Amino acid sequence: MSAHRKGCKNWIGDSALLCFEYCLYPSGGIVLYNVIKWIGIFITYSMVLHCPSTLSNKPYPFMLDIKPYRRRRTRLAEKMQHGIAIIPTAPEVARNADTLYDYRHNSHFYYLTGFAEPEAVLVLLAGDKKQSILFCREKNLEREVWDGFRFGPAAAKEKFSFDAAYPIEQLDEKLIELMGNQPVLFFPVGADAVWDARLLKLREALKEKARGGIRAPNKISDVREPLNEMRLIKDAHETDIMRCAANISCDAHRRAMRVTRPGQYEYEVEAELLHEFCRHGARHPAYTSIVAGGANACTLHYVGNNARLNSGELLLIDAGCELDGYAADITRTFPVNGKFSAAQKEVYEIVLAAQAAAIATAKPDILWNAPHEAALRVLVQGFLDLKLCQGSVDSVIESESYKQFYMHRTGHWLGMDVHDVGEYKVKEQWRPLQPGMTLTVEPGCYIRPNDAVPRALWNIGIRIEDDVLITEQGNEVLTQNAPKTVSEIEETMRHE
Ligand SMILES: [Mn+2]
Repeated sequence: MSAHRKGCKNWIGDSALLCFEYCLYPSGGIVLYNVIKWIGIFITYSMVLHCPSTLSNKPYPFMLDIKPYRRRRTRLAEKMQHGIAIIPTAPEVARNADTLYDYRHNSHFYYLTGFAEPEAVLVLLAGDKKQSILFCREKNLEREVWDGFRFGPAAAKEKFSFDAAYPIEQLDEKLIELMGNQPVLFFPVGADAVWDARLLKLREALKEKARGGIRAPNKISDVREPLNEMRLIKDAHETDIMRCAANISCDAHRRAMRVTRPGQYEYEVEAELLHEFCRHGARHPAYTSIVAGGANACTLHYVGNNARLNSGELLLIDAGCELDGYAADITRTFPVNGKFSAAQKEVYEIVLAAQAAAIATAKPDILWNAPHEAALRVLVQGFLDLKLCQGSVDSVIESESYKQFYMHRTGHWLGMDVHDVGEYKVKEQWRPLQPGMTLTVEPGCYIRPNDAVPRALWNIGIRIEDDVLITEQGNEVLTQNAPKTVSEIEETMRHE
């Protein structure tokens, strides 16, 4: 039981008893005492049973649906055609001494199982006798007293709809059985040297049984090839969660705009982001939040987050939460004192227009690179207007002289991983966008001090990033609730 649920039990139970003892019936009366006590207990347990989650990272009821995970296992087995796939989750990682980093499952494993415990492996059999089998930690009431609930194979099999489940200790022994006579061994080849060695050793052990008529898989294939393609196109279950993660992250950016004042430190604003994520059940950011005031915004992956925020400077925040394994990724840039200067506004409007141009092109059948090219043309025209670059739009793009001020690309796939899986090119060509793909659109402009550049523009670093889902009709901006135009931002920041 989670701490939260324990909390709600104690609160109700204690209040019921206190009401009775101190207000309603101060002089005793065992019958009435018991009646009220049992009503209290009944209310308490109804609330506990209706708490939406039995899992640690699933605060919203629709996320509890396990059917999508089973469907994905079936689809992967169909794509494999035949053979056995072995997909381990991530190991626990020590932070220091006997303290671990907060546990994060492997994305591929979670995509196919919805199972968030460490020390677990999924085994899939394709072909005529399809099976999905989980290996996980056994129930251990003594360990659970210290480390919390674990499902154990029997409950995990039921709850997550596997065909079979076994204790993780039996993995090697069962794998030798399961691998027998399978033509292909699928696993994330090369992702983890320890697993590579372990599985190849098992295959060798199986080869020694050849005289008994059992054949070892003679082909090895990287299971990530079919999996990455599946994960690239999000299903409805995924887009529901991503929409939720996006909305929580929008709330966090809005909150950051509301609370920021000159004289604060970057980490104080970071704390507000984390608070907003966590209070909605998204306990972790999807990546380390970038909270970059003034010149720090020109360092693309600045994560120091410990400088003072000064009036007259901009604050760039690139932050998004992870909810039930899915990332949001939003960047907003706003003035520390709540009002854009003329120079800041000029650059901001260029980046905003570039982003609008990119989002407008993001629709089915358009090539991956098209939003980047659309954003780049607007940015370069802006750089010419600001006298940052010289020449024509085409010549600046040709010579790449814009890269001094815009050195990254305009987006990436987004999903379980913030830079999500999926190829950007197919057969040497940029791939066409398809409904269900989710990408970020994030143009920017970063002007470091340079005598060739007007001084009013020095240390302006701006990026504007939204999460875009490609739909049949065009696209849906998942992160549209985060204030973005100059007037929306100044309105949000107006202090009473
Ligand atoms: Mn991004």
